Amino acid sequence: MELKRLLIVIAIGLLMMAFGVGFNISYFSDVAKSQGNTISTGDFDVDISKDGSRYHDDYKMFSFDNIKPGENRTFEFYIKNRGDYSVSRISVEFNVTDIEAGKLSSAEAEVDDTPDVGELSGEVRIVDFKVTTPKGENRVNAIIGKSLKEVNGTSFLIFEGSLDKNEVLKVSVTLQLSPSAGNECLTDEAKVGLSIYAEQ
Ligand SMILES: [Ca+2]
Ligand SMILES: [Ca+2]
Repeated sequence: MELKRLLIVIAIGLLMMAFGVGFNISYFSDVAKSQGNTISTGDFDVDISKDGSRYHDDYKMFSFDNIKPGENRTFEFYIKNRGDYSVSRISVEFNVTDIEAGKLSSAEAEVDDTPDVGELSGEVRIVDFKVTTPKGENRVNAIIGKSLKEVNGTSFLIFEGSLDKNEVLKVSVTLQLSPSAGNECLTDEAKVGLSIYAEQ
C-alpha cells in the first residue's frame, strides 16, 4: 500500500515536468529570429573595350602609323560600369610621352636640335572628343582644340550624371597631325596613355 502511493506520486511528478518542458519549448519558439544578417560592400568597377564586346582593365586602343600632316585619325572605345553601384562622374587623364624613335632622319636633323626629345605631341591636336551616353551625345569642349602636349597630365571630366550598372559610354576621339607640322616631327613617336577615373 505504501509502495503503490509512492509510485503514483512519482508518476504525477514526471507529468508535471513534461508539461513544464513543453511550455518552455512553445515559449521559446515564439521568439522571432533574425540571424545571418550581413553588411557588405558591392564592387565598384569600370572597364574599357575597343569594340563593346570584351572589356578589360588595361587595353591598347590604337596605333596610328605613318600619319601625314593634315590627316585625321579617329579611335573609339567603350567604358562600361561593371560594378554594383551607379557611377556619377567619369574623368580621363592623358599621359603623353614624346620619343625620337631612333636616329634623326637626315631631313629631320637639319631642323631638329633636340635629338633626345620628340616633337610630335605638340603637333597632334584633338579635333573632336565625343561621348555618347545612354541619354545622348556630348562633346568635351575643354579638350577639343588642344594638342596632346597641352592635355598631358591633366584630368578632364567627360561624364556627369548617372551611369548605372551595366550601362556603357562610347567615346570617340579624332586626332589631327597639324598641317604645318615640319620635318622636326619626321619618324617621331608619341605614346599616349589614357587613365579613366570613375567616381561613385
Ligand atoms: Ca627633337
Ligand atoms: Ca624629332
